[in-house]
This record gives sequence, C-alpha cells and structure tokens, in this order.
Amino acid sequence: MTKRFYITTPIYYVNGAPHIGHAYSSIAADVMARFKRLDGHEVFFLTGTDEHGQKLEKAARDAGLEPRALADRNAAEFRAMARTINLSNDDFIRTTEDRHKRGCAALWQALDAAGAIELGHYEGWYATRDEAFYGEDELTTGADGVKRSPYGAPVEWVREPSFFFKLSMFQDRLLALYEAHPGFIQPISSRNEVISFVRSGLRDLSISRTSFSWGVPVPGAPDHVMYVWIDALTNYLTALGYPDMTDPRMAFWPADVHLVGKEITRFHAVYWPAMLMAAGLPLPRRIFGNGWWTVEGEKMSKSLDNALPVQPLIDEFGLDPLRFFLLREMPFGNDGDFSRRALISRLNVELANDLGNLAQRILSFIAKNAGGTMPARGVATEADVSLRAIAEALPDRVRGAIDRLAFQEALEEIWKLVRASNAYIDREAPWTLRKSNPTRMVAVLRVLCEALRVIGLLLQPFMPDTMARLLDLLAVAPDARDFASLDRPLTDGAALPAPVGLFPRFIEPTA
Ligand code: ME8
Repeated sequence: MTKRFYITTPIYYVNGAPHIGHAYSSIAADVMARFKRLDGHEVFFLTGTDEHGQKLEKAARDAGLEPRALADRNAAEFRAMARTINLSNDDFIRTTEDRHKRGCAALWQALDAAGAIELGHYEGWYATRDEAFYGEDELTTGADGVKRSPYGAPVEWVREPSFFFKLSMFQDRLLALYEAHPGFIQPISSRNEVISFVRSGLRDLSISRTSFSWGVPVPGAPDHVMYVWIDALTNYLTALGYPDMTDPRMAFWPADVHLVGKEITRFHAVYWPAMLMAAGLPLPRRIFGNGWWTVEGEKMSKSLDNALPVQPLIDEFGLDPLRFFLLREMPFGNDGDFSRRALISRLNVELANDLGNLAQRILSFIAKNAGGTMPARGVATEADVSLRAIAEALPDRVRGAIDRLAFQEALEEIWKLVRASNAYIDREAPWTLRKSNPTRMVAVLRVLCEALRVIGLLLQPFMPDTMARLLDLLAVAPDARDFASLDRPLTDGAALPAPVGLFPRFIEPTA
C-alpha cells in the first residue's frame, strides 16, 4: 500500500505582499513534498492564505479598502508566488472561502460540545501585529514608554466579552505528548521553549472578539468573530474537507509535518494539539519551526522597507539556483543572512563550478569523442567501485536527512558525490585515455554518467527544472526518474542530446 504523506506551510497573512521569507518556508515544504512523491508516497501538500483578523482589517482601513478587496489582491499575489517558485502544492486554501468557514464552525461546535469553551470577559494585553495575547511578564517597555510583545509589536489593553477555550485543562496532556514524542516539536530549541512555556502554566485562551467583525462568525453568537488563530489553524483540516469525514482527502489526516516559522511554533505546538485533543481528533506528527532570514544583516520589516520580493531575484539568478541557495546556506531551523555576496559565491562555487562544470565536461566530451551516445559499462577498477559505492549509499543518506528536514545536510551529502566525481574525472583523465586506452575511456565516461544520473535524480526536489534538463541530457526516460528507478541502469548506446550548460557563472557588475 502506498504511504500517505501530508505536509503544510503556514498560511500567510494577506496584509502585505509575499517576500523571500514566505518563499523560504514554502520551498522547503515543496522539496519535502517532491521528495516524498518521488519516493513512492501519495502526497498532499497544502499552502494558502490567512485572511481574517484585526491586523488585516486595520491594514485595509489604512489603504482605504474593504478588507475583502485587500485580501483578494494579496491572496492573488501569494497564489502567483506559489507558481513563480514552482510549488507542487495540491491545494491552496484561503480562509475566506466558504468551505473553510463551514469547517471552522464545525470545529468550534465540536469544542463546545466537548465542554472546552465557555463565555467570559477578556481583559489583557493584545498585540494586533502579532495577533496574540500576552501576559504582563512577557512584555518589555521601551525608552519611549511603549509596552511591546517579545516580537517588538506594541500591545494595547483590551476588555470585551469573549469565549474562552479551556486551554488550562490540557497542560498535563500536552506535557505528556511532548514527553512521549520527543520529535513532535523541532528543532530542539523550539521544543525547549514550548515545554517551558507550557510548564509555566497555561491560561485559558480568549478565542473570540467583539470589537471588530472581519472574521468567521461564532456559531450561535453572531456578534463574536473567532480569534484569527483558531480560524487559521483549522485550515489544515478544512482543506481536507473537514467536517465531512467521508471526504477521501480526510485520509491524509493527521498531518505528517506542519512546517512553520519558529515564531509561530507555539501556536502549532500548544493551541493546535489542545484543540484537536478537545475535539477528539488525531494529532499532527511533527511541528518544525524554520529559522529566520535577515537581509544583508537587517531584519526584514515594513519600516525598513527591505522585504525582498522573489521575482527580481529569480529574474537575475534563476529560480532553481535560488531554491538551492535557500536550503543550502544554513542548517534548516537556524537563522541566516541573505546577502548578494553569499548567494553569488554559492552559485558560482557549487552550482557553476562543482556541478555545472562536471556535467559540461562529461557531456561535451562524450559529444566530441564518444559518438554522442551513452557509453557502455566496462571492466570496473577500484576507483570505479569506490565512486559507485558513494553513489549507491547516497539515496539512504539523503532520505535520512530529508526525513529530519535537514535540507542542508542532504545537499552536503549529494555534494560529496559531486566532489568525488570531480576528483575521479581529474584522476582518470579521459582526455588522456582517448589516445592511450579508448576502451578504458568509455568505461570511465560511463561511471561518470552513472554518478551524474544519481545526482540528477536526487536533486530533482530541490531544482526540478534544471534536473529535468540534466536527466534529458543523460537520456533518462521520464518514467525512470522516481526513486524506485535509482538502480535502473542507463541505456547503452542511447543517443544523447547536444549538451547545454546548466548553471551560468555570475559576475557582479562593477559599479
Ligand atoms: O504568521 N525568514 O503568517 P505570516 C524565514 N498567518 N521565514 C519567514 C520570514 C523570514 N524572515 N518571514 C516570514 C502568519 N517567514 C500566520 C500563520 S498558520 C496557521 C498562520 C515565513 O504571513 C515563516 O514560515 O506572518 C513564518 O512563520 C511565516 O512566513 C509567517 O507568515
């Protein structure tokens, strides 16, 4: 039976335009989704937009628009970005869709029926920018006298009637969950943070607001709208057809990975499992919080106006090199800095030199000196055996790394084969063998083509278009590109297309 795999990205707020940070989480999820599909899983990959809440209502007012108009405009941009960065998502959910609102109402009713919701008054600090409530002890007061959230957002004191989710009832069960499933929250830094937050005591959570109206109405209390996070988290279920348990997509629940930014791990690792426990639904298997990119050393922010849009980067560097850089530059889960210099240096060293040159050297040599067809296997030398051994061990190593969302490590493993192949070609020197030992030359070229094939297959999730071209150049049939085909041999004598370069070198224009 094929195994199902369900992975999600955060659904992004539509009060602003998409930027490289959003693209990052989405591309990471896409790499995992593509990897799992190639590895024989039936995958559901979900992304979308989070369109309700006070923040959106305020942004719309500031822009002189109706909330719906602003949401439509920016949701269209996020949808366009998903295409631009070549996401293989199976669905794109907008929280303003009826299917979502229906599912939210149903989950609310399930929580209510379980006795997990009660009516009261909310009084406390709220940061609209974070769409989050904070305790006094979590706030800092700046030199300007303004109280701010741990993420720097100004907070205000609010008091209004509100429904509460009895989160405090779940403290022990949540701690037991983290204990029983050490991999539930990753990376470890996020896990520790969440555990200490839950240990310090959970307060019941205000889950409805009456002071604005841009949200999903509370069933039976139309003057309340749901707290945007309750609405947002539910997307992971409503996209599968919840509450219709007979919908075939519901078979994908529970999610295998909710991939999120580290600042929203708490919502996913505390509120969400508690809600699911209350509703009697299975819990997701893993919450992974990715780290944060700064840009040229600065935090991306509206006030600095330095949020990097994706399209200009793609225009200049190409999509696949950008996808590669994002996952190669730092361990997934860590923070990192997006700088032009680092980008250009990675692309030149690892893509243009290491991999691009390797492919070019092999394929153009075959075109010129080996009749432009796939060389046949020869008698293996020790050097051949040891290069093949690296290639044969690679899929398991990469699979292991991808399962841990260790994208950088997966790429490093693949690059070990790239570098070993470069060392091999230098040592075996087919250009010398051409005169001295043409039979051996053919065998060497074949060993190199085999290594390139494995590299091309395993890099497909990261750089789908470019690797499709590489596999075309090796005459690998379209139906021989999944991981079940990893040990299918290349076809002796297959005609190879005229070689083309895969990765250009970038030269920074001088001012
Ligand atoms: O939080 N570096 O939406 P959002 C890395 N709607 N990742 C970044 C980033 C950066 N500089 N900036 C953004 C929300 N991200 C909620 C989510 S989910 C039920 C609701 C990524 O538009 C990262 O994944 O603020 C982060 O969590 C997400 O974008 C925040 O997007």
